[in-house]
Amino acid sequence: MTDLFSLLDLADLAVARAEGVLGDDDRAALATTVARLRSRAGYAGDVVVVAFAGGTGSGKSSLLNALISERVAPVGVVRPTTTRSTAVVPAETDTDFTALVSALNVDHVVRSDALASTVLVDLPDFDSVEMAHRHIVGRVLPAVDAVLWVFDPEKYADHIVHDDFLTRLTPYEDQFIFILNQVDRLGTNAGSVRQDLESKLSEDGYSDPEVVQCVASGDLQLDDVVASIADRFSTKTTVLAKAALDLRLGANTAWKQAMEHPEIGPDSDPDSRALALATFTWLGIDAYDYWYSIERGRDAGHGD
Ligand SMILES: Nc1nc2c(ncn2[C@@H]2O[C@H](COP(=O)(O)OP(=O)(O)O)[C@@H](O)[C@H]2O)c(=O)[nH]1
Ligand SMILES: [Mg+2]
Repeated sequence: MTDLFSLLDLADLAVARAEGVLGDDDRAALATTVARLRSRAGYAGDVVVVAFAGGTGSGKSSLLNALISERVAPVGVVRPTTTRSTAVVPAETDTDFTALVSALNVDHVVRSDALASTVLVDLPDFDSVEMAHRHIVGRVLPAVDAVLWVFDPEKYADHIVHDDFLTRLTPYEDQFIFILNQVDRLGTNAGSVRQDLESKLSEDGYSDPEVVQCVASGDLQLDDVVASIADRFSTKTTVLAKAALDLRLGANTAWKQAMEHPEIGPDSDPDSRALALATFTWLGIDAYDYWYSIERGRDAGHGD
């Protein structure tokens, strides 16, 4: 089994060998992914970064506040706040969160002891303008390790969250927890709405989606959410699995891009092209192998 730093060295080699084989933008995208992961690897064992995602009014900010028993994120804002986000970081830590905060465009950082080893990020709402979508998909989601997708009883089938985000993110399913919030408003119908949301997520392409029910305001019901976070998002496993997945998908994408554009580069020669393709393949296989060994450890209960 390899480790993340060997994989990152191999990924650097793939970026170097991509010169003249991938287009400039495609090569820069791969290089950006590798640089981001190298920076993330520097504090891989310290914290897991978990974002709250979902439509306006689903209860993301309420849930964040309830989880840390403090009102740090604004609740009940009528209009979407586009790119404003709040992050809660552990109070007792020497970890430098500067790179993370700048990657996420976080403008409000709060320190709290409520959740050890976890950074919580309250994202902008997902049903806002297209620019914000691109920002979330392109910059924010890649920079976090795991996501709590928060749904409410009215808008849980809303096409934006499902079509623009979830259907495109199925490879990351182990990094996600799905939450049906505001079940206090559903009474005895909570179970059937939860099942309906699970069916919707299956249609999106998730293999065995489990939805956790929750009440994030008033008479709180958070135990299942807290247990799910503890159970599913153990620090190192989640961080390393996400990094391995990013590298595997990055390698696959580079390989496809090279195959689709065989003409790139005025002096591209067949040998360097073959070498680049072999390196993308090698990276993809090693990253898969590494990811698989992490997931096997996770299934066997050897999280951290
Ligand atoms: N009844 C009920 N209302 C909730 C619950 N969670 C949040 N709310 C309310 O829903 C509204 C939107 O919540 P907010 O946290 O601002 O949602 P956000 O836009 O996703 O951040 C607020 O008025 C909250 O008080 C819940 O579990 N039950
Ligand atoms: Mg909010």
